[in-house]
Amino acid sequence: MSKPHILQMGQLPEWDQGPLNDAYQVHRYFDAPDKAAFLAETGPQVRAIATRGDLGASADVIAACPALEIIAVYGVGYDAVDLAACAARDIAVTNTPDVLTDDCADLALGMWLALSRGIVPAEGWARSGDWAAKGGFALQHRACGKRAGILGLGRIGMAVGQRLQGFDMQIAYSARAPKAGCDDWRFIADATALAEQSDVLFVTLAATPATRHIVNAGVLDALGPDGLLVNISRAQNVDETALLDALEQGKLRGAALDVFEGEPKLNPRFTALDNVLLQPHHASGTFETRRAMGQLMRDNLTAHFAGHPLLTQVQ
Ligand code: 8YV
Repeated sequence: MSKPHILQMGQLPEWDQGPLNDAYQVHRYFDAPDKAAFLAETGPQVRAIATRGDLGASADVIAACPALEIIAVYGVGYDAVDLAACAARDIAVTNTPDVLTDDCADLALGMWLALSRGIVPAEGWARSGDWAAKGGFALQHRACGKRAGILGLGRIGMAVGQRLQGFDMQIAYSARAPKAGCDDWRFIADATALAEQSDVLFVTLAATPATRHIVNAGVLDALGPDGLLVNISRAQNVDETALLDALEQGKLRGAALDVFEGEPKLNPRFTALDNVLLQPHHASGTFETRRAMGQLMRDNLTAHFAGHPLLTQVQ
């Protein structure tokens, strides 16, 4: 029996590429020099798309695949998949939740601590010889025991909060509605009001059209000149121009960011700042988590083509 044809949107680790190649006729979109011509040639045969959270699948790509049945996302965020185009043709969409929650929450905490205590510049101070030549590193700011706001209390936001409890933080959160099981945490529906009550604001909510720029100039102003922002969600959730303005003008003490508009290229205004911690969208980037993400993505594809229920379907 011939292998189902799938369109692969981006590079995947070898431990996933091998099994995909064994099970499917894989068409590597990301390798095609002329992507329009490639889609015109291969699209009619494609029954599934394997993509990544950062790449998704546009309406144009979906339209070029008239036989498309499923889009399997390697990642928890599926905001880059055109969900309306999928719904119109009853194309299933799956993602890889849960398996990456802990590593994403761990990185968020690490980014916060590194930003608050100046761990990255302090490493340079020790390594460069400045410590010996110029004396002790500049005093930083205590991280623990302060007020933490969590914008979005999904799986990752909840895991961030559970970790923050170990740092004696006063925790507040914003979500569509109060969440069961976190009665010790204060529910504040409005992002600006949450920022006003926070020394550090963690942005952990899923990106949707409704959340675009939810962290705007008003939220940043409410967080204030002693405030810190940590974003491990999606760049679109933050008004990047307003953030850069606040950082440059001293209206925000610092920001730790794992996601950027136009990534992997960064706005050069970021690299000119010393009050930012820049990370290359690697919150899920551990061997353990990426192996689990790949397995779950492939398990969804396997289930689909076997006619079995999908494991983690989002629509
Ligand atoms: C990406 C992510 O999938 O889970 C997500 O939504 O943003 C990441 O894990 C990453 O681009 C994997 O390559």
